[in-house]
Amino acid sequence: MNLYKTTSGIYVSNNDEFFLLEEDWDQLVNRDELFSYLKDCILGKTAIEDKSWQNSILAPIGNQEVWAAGVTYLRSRDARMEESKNAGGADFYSMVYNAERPELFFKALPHRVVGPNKKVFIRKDSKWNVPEPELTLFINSKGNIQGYTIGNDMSSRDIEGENPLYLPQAKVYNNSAALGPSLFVPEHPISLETEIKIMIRRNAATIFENAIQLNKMKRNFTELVEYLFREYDFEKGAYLMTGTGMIPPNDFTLMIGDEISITVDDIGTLTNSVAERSTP
Ligand code: DO4
Ligand code: MG
Repeated sequence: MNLYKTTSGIYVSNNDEFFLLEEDWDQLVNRDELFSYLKDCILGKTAIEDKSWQNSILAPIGNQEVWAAGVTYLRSRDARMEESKNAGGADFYSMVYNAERPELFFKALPHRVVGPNKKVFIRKDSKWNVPEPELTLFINSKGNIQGYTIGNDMSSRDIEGENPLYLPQAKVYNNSAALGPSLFVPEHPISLETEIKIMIRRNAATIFENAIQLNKMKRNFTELVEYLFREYDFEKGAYLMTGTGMIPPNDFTLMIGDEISITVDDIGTLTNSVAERSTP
């Protein structure tokens, strides 16, 4: 089942049928056994024929913080080692890839997250920017993974490469986090054979395309969640981006107007165009 947050309410889809739910987002997503709860909710309900709500889909988020895991795929380790080698940071990335404790960092407050078809930003003080397509977990307040969405962890590679301590500036700025289009709530955990795909278009031409299966990740979701919840409460639940396995080649940087599309079959496609912050 998929949950969609829209300007006209919350919709749930099941086998190509859509139902409107009269619920508060934070309460809904924190229900115990969310899949079964949703199934009961739509039992005997009439499906909605009008599909106009599909034009106003928002990020699937209420009051959840967004966190991210890093260096969970070999490609991410290698790219970080390369970008930080002159700063002596390479060892840190190799060590965190192999360490028991994962890298977890804060990514965004909910009101800063952008949804589908909204603009993600690149920093004006960076010359090397990339999207990071990441399967993103929804974890309820009890620490149980209840759903999945697509995340884009926009990153400035030259800033994080200059010094690993600059990571928060490379990662956390206006419109640096995108989520959507749906929250996929399956009966069973997502298959690790699931692919995450990215396509970047510039002037109507595809300039980068890639795909990777979730089973290429070095860590498992449960261990990431266990560390995240160890000494931190999430009353409304949390989102956790699980790291990128795809990074464009070193001579690639995003430009204003580029269109980024990230697809996971069960979740949908998250498309955002690239812009920069206008000076206030
Ligand atoms: O350590 C730097 C960030 C890593 C990251 O965001 C990723 O691997 O996805
Ligand atoms: Mg990332």
